[in-house]
Amino acid sequence: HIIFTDLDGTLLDHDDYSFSAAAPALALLKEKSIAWILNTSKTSAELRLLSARLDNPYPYIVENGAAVVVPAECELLANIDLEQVNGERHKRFAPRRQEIVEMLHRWRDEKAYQFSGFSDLDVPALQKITGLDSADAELALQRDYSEPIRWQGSEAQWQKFNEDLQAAGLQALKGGRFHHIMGPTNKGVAMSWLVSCLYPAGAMPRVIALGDSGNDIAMLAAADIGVVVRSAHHAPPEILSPKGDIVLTEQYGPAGWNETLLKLLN
Ligand code: 2M8
Ligand code: MG
Ligand code: MG
Repeated sequence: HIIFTDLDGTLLDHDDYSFSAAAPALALLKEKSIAWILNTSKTSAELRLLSARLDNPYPYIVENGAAVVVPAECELLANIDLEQVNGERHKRFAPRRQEIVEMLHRWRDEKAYQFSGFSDLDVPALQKITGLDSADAELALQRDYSEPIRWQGSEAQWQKFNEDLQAAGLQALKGGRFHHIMGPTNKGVAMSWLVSCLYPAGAMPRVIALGDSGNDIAMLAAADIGVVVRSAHHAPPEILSPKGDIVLTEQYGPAGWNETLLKLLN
């Protein structure tokens, strides 16, 4: 097996970002030496810290599939040519955030779209919306490939905005709290690339993916087992035409993550 997992609302509690309810399944992964890959909307700055907190030694996928990041101390994918970014190695699937933010701000001026994005927020403002502590909020603002926004305009304007995004080769992916404006990639694209790099064609492991929101759909659909983690905040996303099986957890967030992985791996 190999595991791909979302963080917020999945392995981390939506409200307090704790993962204590997942401790038994995390211990089982370690005991069985099963690789588990973090696949999240979060930034590489956030993941550097979080993968250490979670004691996860593997590469991670950041900003909704925008890049696979191999940290300096990780020896995997050594034979693959990757971009050097801030001392890490990135396989990039999306344009840089700077280009996206410039376009969004131009549209907002010209078309009177109403939204606010991370580029409009300082650390205290982001803390207020997310409940992150100030150090973590600062890392969430250090984005390379995507701009999370909250839409404040009408439904009709939202439709027009999405047409503009599409014409520009961009998209809006729904996370737990924000719409993430980003290039034409997703968590499933990055997951499939990483699996194909790690294993030869004849030796593919069974892929288990876990997630709770719209931005997880492509990853859940591309897995052999897609685990939809129940959320207390929104309805489970619908997974149309999955490659494998889809299961829905009984419990919410990290407790559901724990319950289902213990069942699948024992
Ligand atoms: C954002 O991501 C979440 C994930 O679902 C969301 O859309 O609600 C990201 O910007 C991430 O970097 C940040 O840590 C998180 C905090 O809630 O929000
Ligand atoms: Mg989530
Ligand atoms: Mg996420």
